[in-house]
Amino acid sequence: LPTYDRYMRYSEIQQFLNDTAAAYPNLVKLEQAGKSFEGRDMTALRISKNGGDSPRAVFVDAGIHAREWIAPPVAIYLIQQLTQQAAANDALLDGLDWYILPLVNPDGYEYTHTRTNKKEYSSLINRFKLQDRFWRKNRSTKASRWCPGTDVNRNFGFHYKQAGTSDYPCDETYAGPKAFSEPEARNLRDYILKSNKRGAVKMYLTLHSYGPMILYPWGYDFNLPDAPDKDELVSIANEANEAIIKAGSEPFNVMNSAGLYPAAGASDDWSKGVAGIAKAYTIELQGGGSNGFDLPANRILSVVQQLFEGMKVFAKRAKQLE
Ligand code: 0X9
Ligand code: ZN
Repeated sequence: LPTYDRYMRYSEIQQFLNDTAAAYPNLVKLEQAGKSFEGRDMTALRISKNGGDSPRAVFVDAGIHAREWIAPPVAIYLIQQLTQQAAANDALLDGLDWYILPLVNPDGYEYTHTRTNKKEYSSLINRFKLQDRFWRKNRSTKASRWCPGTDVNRNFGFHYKQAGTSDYPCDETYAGPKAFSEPEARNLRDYILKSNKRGAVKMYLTLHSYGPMILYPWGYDFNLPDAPDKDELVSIANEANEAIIKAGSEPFNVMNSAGLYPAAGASDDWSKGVAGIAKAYTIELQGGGSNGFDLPANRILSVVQQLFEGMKVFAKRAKQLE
C-alpha cells in the first residue's frame, strides 16, 4: 500500500503499480511507456471499466521534473481512489478511461532522493555549490558529461526552443540537442499518442510544483493569441479550483501558462497542439519547505486529498466534452 507520510522511492511506486494491476485485473492494465535514460521503467496504468473502449479518457502524468516530489503522490492517490474505491467513485469511471503515468523522470527523481540540499565544496567546478536535492532535469549524459540533464519539459517538438529555453547543457532549462532527443520525452509522447489512438483523450493533466496554479495553453512564447477555447479552459479550471478550495486548500491561480513565463517544448502545449487533446493543463501543486519544492511530508496527505476533489471536477467536465 502506498504511504503519504513520507515521499516514496521509485521502487515503492513500481511495487504499488504492479500490485494494483494484479489486484484489479478487470479494471487495471499495466502498461510500460518505455525506459528512462538510465534504464528505469516508466510504468503507467490504464484504468477502465470498459477494456479501454470508453468514449472519453483523461491522461494524467507526474514527475517530469525530478525535485517536484509532491506530484507523484497526487497521481498515486488518484489511482488508489479509482481502484480501491471504485464503487464510490463510479462517476469518474463510468464512460471515462484513465491513463496515469506517475513518474515520468524516475532517474532524476531517484537522484534527488540520494542527494542533500547542503552546501558542499565541489573541487570539480572549484566553488561551493548546492548538492542536488533540487535537481530538475533528467540524467542524460549524451549532450554533456560535465553537465548532465535535459529539461524534459523543454524537449517536446512543438514550437521547440521558440522561447524560455536554453541551449546550454549546464542550464536548468536546457532543451536538449534536438526535439525529442530524450527517452523520457519520446516515451511520454508515444504513450500519449497510443492512449489517444481513437481520439478519446479529451484532457491532459500534467502535475508539477510549485504554485498553486492551474496553467492553460498556450505557453510557448510571449504575446500569444488566446486559445480559441480559452473561456472553456478557464471555466473548467475555475470549477476544479472551487472544489480544491472547498476541500481546504489555499486557492490556485488559474492563468495562461505564458503569463507565468513563456516556455516552449512543454508537454502541455504539445498535447493540445499536436496530439489534439482539447484541454491541457499544467497543475502547479502547493509549495512549501525551504524553497517551495520541499513541501514537508506531513502535508502530502492533505494535498492529495484536496487535489482528488479537483480531479472529480476535471472528470465530470471531460465527460461533457465533444
Ligand atoms: O517551467 C515549467 O516547465 C513549468 N513550471 S515548473 O516550475 N514546474 O518547472 C511550467 C510549464 C508551463 N507550460 C508551458 N509554458 N507550456
Ligand atoms: Zn515542473
